Amino acid sequence: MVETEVESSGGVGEVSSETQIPHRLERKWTFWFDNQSKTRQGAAWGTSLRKLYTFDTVEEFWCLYDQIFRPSKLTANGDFHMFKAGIEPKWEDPECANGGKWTVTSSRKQNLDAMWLETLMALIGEQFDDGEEICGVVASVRQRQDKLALWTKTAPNEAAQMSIGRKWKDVIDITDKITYSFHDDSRRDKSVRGRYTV
Ligand code: MGP
Repeated sequence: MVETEVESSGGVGEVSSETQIPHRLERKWTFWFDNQSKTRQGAAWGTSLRKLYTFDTVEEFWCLYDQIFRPSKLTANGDFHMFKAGIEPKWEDPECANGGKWTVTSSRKQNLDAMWLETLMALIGEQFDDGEEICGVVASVRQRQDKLALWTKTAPNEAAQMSIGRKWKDVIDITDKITYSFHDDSRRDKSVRGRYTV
């Protein structure tokens, strides 16, 4: 796994004709990686979290997704994140501090890959009405059950979270209930249940 951060220069090769002009996204996004099983015993959470690539074109996205960022390539306890550039995938980040997350579990790797890809495309394609509320998405491979979590900024804004939750279920094509938990609750007590359900 590459562990150095690469800032995109915005171009994909030399642009010589109109057909080769990269398709610029609405904003920059960053891929992150974590593997908590590699964290030293007793080390603080986040020690193994790495910022990997920042991109802002469709072409870079497909290249990164194809070659690296598929959850089925992760070993147990690995996480991939795609967050808006400038936001760290941590409760401590000022944009996340007052936020929370919708979570979907998956028992099959193929299923996780498909839901992850649909979510990434919806995010970079700005498909959410409350897109400004979104921080990013995390895919986690765990021994028990894989999961996907969509992080948002303002947990108490129930209307915005419900709209995002409904839209996300459409995007990943699931009908099961999903729940939204506040980071504040998770910080205090890992066993606290979600506050909203959709
Ligand atoms: P988690 O996000 O609840 O689930 O984090 P995870 O990592 O899937 O858990 P697992 O048991 O299935 O592996 C679990 C724990 O990691 C939390 O209880 C915290 O101790 C720590 N942790 C997770 N996050 C996202 C953060 C964070 O953003 N900041 C800090 N300080 N600790 C975190």
